[in-house]
Amino acid sequence: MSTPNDGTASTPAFRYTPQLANEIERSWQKYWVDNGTFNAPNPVGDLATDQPLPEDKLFVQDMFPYPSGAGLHVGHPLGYIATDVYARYNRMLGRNVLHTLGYDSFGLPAEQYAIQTGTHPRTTTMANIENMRRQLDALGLGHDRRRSVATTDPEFYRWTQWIFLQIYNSWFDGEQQKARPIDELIAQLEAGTRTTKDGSDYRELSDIGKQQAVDEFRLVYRSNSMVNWCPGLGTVLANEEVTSDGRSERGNFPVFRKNLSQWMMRITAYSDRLIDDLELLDWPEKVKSMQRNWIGRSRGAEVDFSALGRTIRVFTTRPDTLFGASYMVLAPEHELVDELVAAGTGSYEGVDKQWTYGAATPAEAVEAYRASIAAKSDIERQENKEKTGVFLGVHATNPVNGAQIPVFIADYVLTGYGTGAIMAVPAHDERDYEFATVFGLPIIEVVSGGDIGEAAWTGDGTLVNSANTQGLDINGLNKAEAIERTIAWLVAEGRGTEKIQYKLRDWLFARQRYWGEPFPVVYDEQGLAHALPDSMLPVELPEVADYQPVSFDPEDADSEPQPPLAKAKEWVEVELDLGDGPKTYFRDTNVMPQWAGSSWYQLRYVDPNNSEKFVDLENERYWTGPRFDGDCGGVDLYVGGVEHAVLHLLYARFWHKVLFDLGHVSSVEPYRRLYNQGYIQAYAYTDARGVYVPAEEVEEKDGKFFWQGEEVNQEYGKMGKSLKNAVAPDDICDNYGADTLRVYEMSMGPLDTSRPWATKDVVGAQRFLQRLWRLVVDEETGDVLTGDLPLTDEDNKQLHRTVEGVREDYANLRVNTVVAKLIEYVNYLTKTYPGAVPAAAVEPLIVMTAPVAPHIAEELWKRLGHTGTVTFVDFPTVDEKWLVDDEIELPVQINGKVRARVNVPADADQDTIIARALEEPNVAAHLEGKNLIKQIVVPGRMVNLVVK
Ligand code: ANZ
Repeated sequence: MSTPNDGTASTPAFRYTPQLANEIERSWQKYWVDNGTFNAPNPVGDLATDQPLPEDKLFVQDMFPYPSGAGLHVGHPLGYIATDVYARYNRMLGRNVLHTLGYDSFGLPAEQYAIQTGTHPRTTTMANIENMRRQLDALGLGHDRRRSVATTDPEFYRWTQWIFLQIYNSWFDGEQQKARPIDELIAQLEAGTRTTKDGSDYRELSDIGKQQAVDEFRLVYRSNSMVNWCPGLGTVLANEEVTSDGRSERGNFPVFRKNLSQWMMRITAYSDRLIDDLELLDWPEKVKSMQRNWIGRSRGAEVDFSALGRTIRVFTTRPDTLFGASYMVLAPEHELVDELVAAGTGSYEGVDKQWTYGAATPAEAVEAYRASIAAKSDIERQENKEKTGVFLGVHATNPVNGAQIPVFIADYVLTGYGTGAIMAVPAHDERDYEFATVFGLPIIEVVSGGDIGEAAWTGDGTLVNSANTQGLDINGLNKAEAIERTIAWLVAEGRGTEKIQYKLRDWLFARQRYWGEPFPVVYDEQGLAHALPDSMLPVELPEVADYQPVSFDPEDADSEPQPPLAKAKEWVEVELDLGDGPKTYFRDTNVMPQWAGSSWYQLRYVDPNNSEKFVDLENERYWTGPRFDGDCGGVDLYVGGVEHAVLHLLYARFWHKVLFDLGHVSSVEPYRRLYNQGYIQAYAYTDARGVYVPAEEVEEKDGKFFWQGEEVNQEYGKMGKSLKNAVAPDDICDNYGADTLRVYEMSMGPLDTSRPWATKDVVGAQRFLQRLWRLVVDEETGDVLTGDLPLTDEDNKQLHRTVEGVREDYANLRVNTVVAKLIEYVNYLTKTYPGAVPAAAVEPLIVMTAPVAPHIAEELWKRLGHTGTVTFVDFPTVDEKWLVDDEIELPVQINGKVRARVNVPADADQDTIIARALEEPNVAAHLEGKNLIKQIVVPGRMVNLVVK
């Protein structure tokens, strides 16, 4: 790559060339490290100092990276540079600023690599971290290095395990709406003031029974849950890893839906608080609404239908439509299905063929239907497609009117949501409408206002056909009134209750992998789980012979997962004394999901070396505690991609709330303010086979693109190694300098929008910095050019206007417009002062530039005769007096048409303004030979003349 200014012989000796930029950058980066410039002091502990702590502080954080082997491309640091700029700006306002960066270093890629090559994931991970650190350091990010963490460090994950135990040893008190220590629950159970979940008396249970009863309350529990089990790979897969025909994306093996006992976290207990506390957060509205939808709180009713002496309970958000229910559907996995089929006639005699799934009896149809959907994920089951289902040969009674309606199973009804059974109202629900159309079921209108000839009417309207002889008449009511009235009737009759339902599911918290946090839990010989005491933490990952989970015959659906840790036999079986003498225990062979470390890492930044606590409360309160009454506290600014809107940010909020309830933190929320940055995108090119070709080798001719003579196809989107369009920050730093890269990335556009990378435009940023350099340094001699000259009024106006705008822009993360304003001011000074420039005009400029281009700013600051770093120099302030415009421009209208514009002093009186207007040649021309009959001055707006 060549640059227009690469320091050849003709280049002046003291020009700001890439070589000089690199020298300056390396020397200041060393200075910062040697002087601990960005080390932020804590109130207490090893990072405390004897200096008084600034009251005013700021905690800025980036979503930390996974240390990938591919290293960084120029898109990655966009957010990191932005937060660095913001942090640096705030230091200049006198704030104590905490900014660091850690690594989210557990995860699958290092493990996959280990499986292929036998290299320990730790080796790969450490090497990748090393490489990323080097790349990031070259950008001049002002991080407190002492606070950097890696989630894979046993000293870090010891506390992840500790937090797991805090959650494990808690239960959620529904009345107080908060987590409480499990011991307080046990005390209540023992006193008889509370019964077990199934209503029995705890005191009468056996020891094992007692433990099981307590386990059912814990915020971490074991539960049978449906998973995608892939025997061929020996692992459970996420829905996203399963193809639409029910096979593993990797390896193309069959995947089976299987019930497995797994660790779960009871995040659903916090559903209301997670929704309600969104109000406290300064987050993008889009992210808040994504969280609301994800939690999916809906108000409705549970209604009891009956069939063959059994109660089928449904959940509905539309109890007002009960009279329109023309059939019922159970999830194929519903526990009543087999019972109902067995109790029914067992025959399909006289039943419409469409309803029988081609089977001879309901029992056979159910079996065949279940087999056909076994491999489908919930998402696929809810997809829009032709509805399928099977009639159970059974009818149910509608509780409002006694109607006998057929009962089906169908995959569009999910197990695990609501009650797993629905009443179907085809006239007013889309999915039911489609199903009823396929199966020829009645469509009964009960809400008027729509045309149900083509589709369901889901809007509001007046209720019709909705009255019974037992005192329920909702005809003529609107939806809300009808819901209210129906629920009251159901409750009075004992046929239903009001119900708030959530979409949020508990968090499946176990993975059958190697490279994750081991669980701090062991099992005794009876298989009962025991939490380890804090003194046994961390439970470190053992060495294993290979990292592959035990795999099975790909078709063997009955096999059970055996994670790689199961191979570490000596680690698994241990003798421990858990308070009742040494016994043999077995360790859990699962590991935690990758979300674990990121659910609390910000708290470790606050107190990274504390060996007594995960974070000292005093340090936590200083950095993230509430600042005023009703403030939720948390990190002041969290910057990252919108792709983490739900999972990561929901898990982090959940853990934080548990820690808050237990008194370990003073803040209610982890992240007070969230900002989603856009992405740097790039062009990518594919050849005729659709294979990516190196983007930097592609040439453009007449709007077409060619690679090695062959025409290629241009696409626009992500930047990445696999797309062969990644640009490494290292190259840009080498060829232009880190400050140039920073200025370029910051000036590409507003931070929250995506922007295309264009290496050819980088030079624009470089030229700006060269002009800045030339204001201070004589390129030929290296002498400092500034002088002790007074500022003119115009200089003051330009300066203060710039300061005002730049302050506001920095404060609002609008660094692109900061750069625009700095460029304008540099251009003004360059034009105004061909020779020596007043130091008083340049010094504030250097300070204002420092957050975006810190190395050159440090260097120029030094050359202007200052010692030490510019990091903590006060940011220039605005003198209002220079902001008022002392001249204003007014349009002059004659009979309603603008004929001229005049500049007058802002405080000029009417006569002066009229006199100035009449002097204008074009005005005089239009007045010639006419009578001026009216002259009006609208202050600050215009001059109006009327002539005849
Ligand atoms: C009757 C009805 C009539 C319904 C109507 C809707 C409209 P949200 O808002 O998402 O909570 N439903 C209930 N449980 C279900 C399950 N396990 N699988 C699939 N669908 C289920 O949706 C609640 C509605 O989704 C419920 O209200 C039920 O259909 C359906 F005009 O009941 B409704």
